[in-house]
Amino acid sequence: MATYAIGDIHGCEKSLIALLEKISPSGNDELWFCGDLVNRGPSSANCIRLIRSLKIKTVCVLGNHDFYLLAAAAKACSPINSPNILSFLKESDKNQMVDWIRQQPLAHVRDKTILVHAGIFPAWDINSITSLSEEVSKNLKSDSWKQFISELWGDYPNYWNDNLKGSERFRAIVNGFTRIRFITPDEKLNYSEKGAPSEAEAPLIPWFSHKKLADLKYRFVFGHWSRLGLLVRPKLLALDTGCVWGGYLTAARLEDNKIFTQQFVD
Ligand SMILES: [Mn+2]
Repeated sequence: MATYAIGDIHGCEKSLIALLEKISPSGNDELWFCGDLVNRGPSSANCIRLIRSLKIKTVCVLGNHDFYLLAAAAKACSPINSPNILSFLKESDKNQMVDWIRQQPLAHVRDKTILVHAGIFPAWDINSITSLSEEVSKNLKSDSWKQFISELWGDYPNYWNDNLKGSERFRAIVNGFTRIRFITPDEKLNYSEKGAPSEAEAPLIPWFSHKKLADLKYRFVFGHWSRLGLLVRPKLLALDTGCVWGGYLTAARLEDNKIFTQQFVD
């Protein structure tokens, strides 16, 4: 059995099909998706349909654009500047797709590997990663998910504190899992800097370079950061290689770090 982790797809359905042909997964293999399945690229709906139709086990964690789609579907925000989301919302099977998306977790842990979309606040340990993902998921899966997601929108709090409550707590959880790149040494998330780590000005550091994460017992697999690009380290695997920006889509076989790539296909 092999597990293939795949970076941000952003509606690039044809690129995903071509990548899957290269991987050629078989019966017991698993496909792990880093989230941001939707928005920006050619067809969000076709991506969701394709992944749902796969005959092998798939794991998807939610990304910030997946949350954006859910918020648009709940009429909690206007996707007026996102033609891809607008066309998704006109699809006749959009409700089934939305229901499937909101069943997906924010973090997936298997053995010593953690799959998230963007990263974590360094204050989180393995127990909090699992339980905080579950806190949000439970609400997303509930019948009152539309109300829940309407309260999730916002950049703040951009830090973690165990005492946060209610919508502030949920916003911090979602911001940590789905939007983090650079943080300050006191673990505050910075939203404006999206470049490569070498371009960032002090005191900003990548979340995974924080001293609390210096001795990682777990391996993080994540996407979200196209300017970081492919990063393969013993405890870090970053897979967003900017397919939708004219880059390529990347998969990594977790057992041996074999890399598969596919150029954007229009
Ligand atoms: Mn993202």
